[in-house]
Amino acid sequence: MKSCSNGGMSPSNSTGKSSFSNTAPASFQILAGATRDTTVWLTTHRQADGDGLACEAAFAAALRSQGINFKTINFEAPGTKYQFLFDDTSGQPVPVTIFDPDFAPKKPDLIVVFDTNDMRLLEPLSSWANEHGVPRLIIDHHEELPASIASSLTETWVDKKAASSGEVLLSLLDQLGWTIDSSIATRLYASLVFDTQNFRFIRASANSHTIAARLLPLVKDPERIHEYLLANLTPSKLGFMAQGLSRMRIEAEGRLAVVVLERDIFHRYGADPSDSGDVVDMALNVHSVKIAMLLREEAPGRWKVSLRSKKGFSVLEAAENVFGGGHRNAAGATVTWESLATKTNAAPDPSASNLPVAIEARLKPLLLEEIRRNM
Ligand SMILES: [Mn+2]
Repeated sequence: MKSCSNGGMSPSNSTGKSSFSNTAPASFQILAGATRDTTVWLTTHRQADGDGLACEAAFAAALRSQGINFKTINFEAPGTKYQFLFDDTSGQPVPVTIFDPDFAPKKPDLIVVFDTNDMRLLEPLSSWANEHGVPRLIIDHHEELPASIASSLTETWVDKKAASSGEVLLSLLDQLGWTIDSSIATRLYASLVFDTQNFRFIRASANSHTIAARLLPLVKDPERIHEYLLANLTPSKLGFMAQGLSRMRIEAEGRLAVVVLERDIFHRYGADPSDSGDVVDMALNVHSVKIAMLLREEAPGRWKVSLRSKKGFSVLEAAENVFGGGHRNAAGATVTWESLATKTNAAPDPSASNLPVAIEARLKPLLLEEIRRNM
């Protein structure tokens, strides 16, 4: 169900068809009424993935076609496998700027946020936008975190049933009446390919395929998109995956997979943090495994938890237990000793000698309970 909410107020749902509520939201007015003086920033969550990045590049192309100024603002350079989205492989190149508040950037009229509603994943940009009174439009398909969108400056255009943010963005472009050209279609198609993992995770809906069929005639070299996003192994990455897989523990009668990866292993193989996603995804290719948990060291004392599950098993609640979020079948969190201790009724296990052990001790019972309940 698509809905557009005016920050803080409950979303107004329409049935089946996407539309904004009667009182047209400010962000929509800014886009529909944009002039040559209008500037829009595009951003997505930290450690951006193929969905958020493809949406940025697609919307940048759309803004360009409308003669609207744009700036793509990220928190790190796009991962190697995503660079094709921004170069001339996919259309006219789209430059990416790394956000730096010290640079005192001229404030935009609107910031469009893709593929997350968790404003913590946009820091320090979200604080900067609050200070400068910049409105934000969230285009997303995740469960909404009430705390993160409760700002009068934030509006949402969300479809929680969509399999990718690209699908949600397309519905907004249609609403705006903007033409979808090859440069836009190629990137939207990439968003679908990435988030559905080649049309495997389609949420039991024909929508992703219907949209793909609409986009395909305009897509530049679709097979290369598959190659960039899904067939991008290098010998060293294969070495990294071999290491990751050799550390995988399969527990609970084959139903739970656990992998713990320290930082040095990424260094050794020159691996991207995002490469670890492939290790945890691989675990779910084991028939008996229902849930996979990956713990990845981001920095000393800070670990990223990635949880994946098969249909019928939810990992969202476990992620929320450590202040994360996501979907039922893919969720995550960034965990420190402090965040682990914040839940008063569930202090870290004092016998845990290190953080990953403590995180595992917190999450494993929740995941095993979820498996038991749904077997
Ligand atoms: Mn997504």
